Amino acid sequence: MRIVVAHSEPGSGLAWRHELAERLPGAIVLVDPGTPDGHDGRHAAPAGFVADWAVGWAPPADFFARQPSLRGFFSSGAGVDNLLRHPGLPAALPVIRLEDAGMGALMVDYCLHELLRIAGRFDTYAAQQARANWTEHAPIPRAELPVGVLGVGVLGAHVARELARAGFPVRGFARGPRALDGVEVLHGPQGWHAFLAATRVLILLAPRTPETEDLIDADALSRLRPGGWLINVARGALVVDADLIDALDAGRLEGATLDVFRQEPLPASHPFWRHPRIRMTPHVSAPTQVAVSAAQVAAKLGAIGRGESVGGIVERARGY
Ligand code: OXD
Repeated sequence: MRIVVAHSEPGSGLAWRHELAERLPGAIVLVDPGTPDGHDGRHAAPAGFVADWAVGWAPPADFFARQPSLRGFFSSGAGVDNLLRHPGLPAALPVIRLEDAGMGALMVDYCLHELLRIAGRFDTYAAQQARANWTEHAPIPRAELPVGVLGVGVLGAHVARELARAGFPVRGFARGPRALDGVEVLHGPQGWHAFLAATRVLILLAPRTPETEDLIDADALSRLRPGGWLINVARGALVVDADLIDALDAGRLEGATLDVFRQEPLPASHPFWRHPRIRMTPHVSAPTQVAVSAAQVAAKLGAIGRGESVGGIVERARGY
């Protein structure tokens, strides 16, 4: 088996190559020469290396033209929106995304951290500290912080379940009917309004698709419970930036925690950077865990080799 790794992030290509080669001793695993790690003498794919499988993130523009015999592309992330917009991606090429692979636990930590900050009023204390102001406030009981998780795929379902286990009232929203242990999942246009109306902290964990782009606009934000908060750990394009700022400025929303943005890195001139009610992190809520992820990819390749079906195959028409 021949595998080519095409990763846009320096260091990641070689890390993936190493982890895959360890787990697939019979395979030839090389790094695409058009990527930042593709100049390593020992591990770069020579011109004309034709692979059966590719693994990576944001492959170069000419990558698919150079790899005409691929049987599938394994995304080294959970989201495949960028890959699906790659102009060279062959229409019939199977795309397989990561399924949790250690990201779920990190996502839970990130969201729980933010919820506990909100409940404990830590932003108020940070503002008070700047003024040497000693004033106590009662914490917000968890029962008064109903959480709505938009998107209950592998990661969203995990986050929803764990937050419910931590004592927050949690509802999920999905495209269609979905059963989730201990978490009510709403769906459809009527479910959408009911979901928003029941939610105080809205957590975005849905993929970016034509259906979810700009979904969180002025109307959606105005339907949340008073004292609402938005946590976006999915994709920046789900939120209308100007509507979010308006909702915060008008006090219709208490605050927002943003890990993802329409443009990354976010330009220094963007108003999010300086907004007093926005807390930001640079797309770090759940970085890919290379060893766990490579083990998952290797296990799936093994299953495919035995003629078994695997999870995580992207439905191209649906967008995830
Ligand atoms: C991912 C991401 O999709 O890091 O995995 O955003």
